[in-house]
Amino acid sequence: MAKARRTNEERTSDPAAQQMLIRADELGLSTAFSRAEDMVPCNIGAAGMCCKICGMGPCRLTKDGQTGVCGATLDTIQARNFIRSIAAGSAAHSDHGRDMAFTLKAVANGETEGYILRDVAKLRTVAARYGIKIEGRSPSEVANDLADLYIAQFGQQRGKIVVTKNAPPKRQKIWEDLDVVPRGVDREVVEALHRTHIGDDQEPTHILKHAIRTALADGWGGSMIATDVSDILFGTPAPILGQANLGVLKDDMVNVVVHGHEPTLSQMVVAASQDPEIIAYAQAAGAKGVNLSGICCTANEILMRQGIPAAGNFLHQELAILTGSVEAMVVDVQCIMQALVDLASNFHTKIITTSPKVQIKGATHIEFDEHKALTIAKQILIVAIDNYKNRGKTHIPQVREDLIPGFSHEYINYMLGGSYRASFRPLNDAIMSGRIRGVAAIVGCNNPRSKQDYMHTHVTQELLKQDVLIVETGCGAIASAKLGLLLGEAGLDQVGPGLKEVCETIGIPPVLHMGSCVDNTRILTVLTQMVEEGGLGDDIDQIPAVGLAPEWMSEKALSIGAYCVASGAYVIFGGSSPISGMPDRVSDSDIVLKYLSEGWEELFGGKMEFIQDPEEMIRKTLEHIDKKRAALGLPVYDAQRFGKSGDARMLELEKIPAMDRRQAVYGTAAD
Ligand code: BF8
Repeated sequence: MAKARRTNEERTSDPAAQQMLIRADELGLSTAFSRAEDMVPCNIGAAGMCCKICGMGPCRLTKDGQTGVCGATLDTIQARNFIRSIAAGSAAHSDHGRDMAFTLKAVANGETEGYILRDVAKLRTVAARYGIKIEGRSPSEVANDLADLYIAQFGQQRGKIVVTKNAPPKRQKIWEDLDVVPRGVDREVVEALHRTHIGDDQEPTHILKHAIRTALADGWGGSMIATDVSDILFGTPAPILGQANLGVLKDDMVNVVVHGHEPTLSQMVVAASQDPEIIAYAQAAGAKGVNLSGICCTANEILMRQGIPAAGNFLHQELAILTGSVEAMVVDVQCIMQALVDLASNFHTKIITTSPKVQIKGATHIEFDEHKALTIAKQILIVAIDNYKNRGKTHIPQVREDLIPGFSHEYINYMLGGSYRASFRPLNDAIMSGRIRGVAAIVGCNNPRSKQDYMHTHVTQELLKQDVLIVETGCGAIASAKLGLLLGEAGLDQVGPGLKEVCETIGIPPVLHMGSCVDNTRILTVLTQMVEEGGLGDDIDQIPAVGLAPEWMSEKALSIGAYCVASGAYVIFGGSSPISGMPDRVSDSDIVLKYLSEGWEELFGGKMEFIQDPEEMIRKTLEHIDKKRAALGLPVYDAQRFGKSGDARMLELEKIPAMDRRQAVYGTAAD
């Protein structure tokens, strides 16, 4: 019997998305939501039990004790499939970092158009950290040297990726002792592919050791480089007002949606959209101007720096086109569905590919080149404006929400103490006292196999009630934004009493938007700075913190998870596990699955688990946080202990006549 199709309310918790799915049904068009139902996942492949790395297969291991033609066991095949995913994820993030480093080099040498070194203070701080001389030198000279150093990290053959020195000393020692320090980004990715070629590394735990090294080359390598260079070129984020959801599209303007990951092009499109000539050109075409918005991590990059609205997260890319209001969707790399071109053919929308690495059959290709960045960005906008006249009837859901993104680790440090007393001390103290029970980083994708945004926002809301401070990146951050959780006053009535006091005192939302997926490295930096501040142990694995990717789907997410484990974090993935055996076969013989949890925890103090039930995710998160609190000798979390100060208490006290207040506060009468 055919499986019943989900209702739109079961497919997504976002009302704007629900409206657009009704529209898709009216038009008879497919989306990832409907295709996920039509395409039943292969449970052999899903569990990593299919080996297709040579021409003797593919071998599908479905029976106990079965091996591939070459004799490969299930554990070896699962470990090989897993490391190949991590290598792809690490490559994607790191290649983004490489391009950023090349752009930095070109900007330093005056070879680009439109870019400047926007955050010279960060340039100097970062360069000094790596021993680059900064005194008496121009920003361009320093940037040139930093770019050379960064570029060298990709092709380096021996030694250590220099970025790893940002980790706590004890963590670096663990990596050295276990021989997993990445030598060069490219080398680790290449070696992952070599080791998994037919007839190479066949000891699962040995393969998984290199998976850690490959992932570290991402988190403490390519991704960290990407984040730092983005800040230097485009500015270190600080809180700014933005908006999210499809309601940011405008009926009376030329809508251009930038989608993908690298900020180099999108930042120039932002600049070009504000150019008076472009605005005049749009007005001559009958529009009020150009309305720019973002999807996926490109959205996060321009949202947290310029407040450019986010049209949505991963599963919104098709929905934006279904509004009929998008003149051009401009894409670069990663997370771009091939289905966009076919879907767009039902509307006037042009899909414009821009990366030399990414073309899609049927799309318009306008190749980006940083040496003529502004010119190309304007050229793209002119194509979009010229397309405005072809627009038909629009269906833009009037659903949007305000948000405050932009909590870089630099800003968090500043907000906790101001310019003169910037410090992580107040955050550490709040955790040590129990006002904040712990920290959860909720990150990662949407996955159409689960209800869009629900896992993210449900886990987020429940942990907030338990006084857990939340930091978010990627599509998870946009999910919370759409629900209004990224506002200063956001849901403070649903936040635990201690966390509420902290949020009110500092004036922050209970959920901090820290950027795109490469910016998960900002979370590593925050954790490192919390260690340095003292009181929460001398390494990341001692901090009461958990990482969660409730709706993961990309290989990048697996790489992020692995480098967080190697850094000492407990990481919980929702949805399906890429390395579990058949559900009825999970047992002690599931060596790989057990190794990622128990084996890695023994080595790194962090572990990776795949948990489908959100309530179980919440339970395990709190259990881990409380276990870490106990290990540090911190007071047992007590929900009743705090919450007697803050804005609500002030309002209560205001109602009490002044002469009676002392009695109310201190229990003693006024003199
Ligand atoms: O890098 S969260 S769906 S957009 S992979 Fe992709 Fe996942 Fe979104 Fe950003 Ni990250």
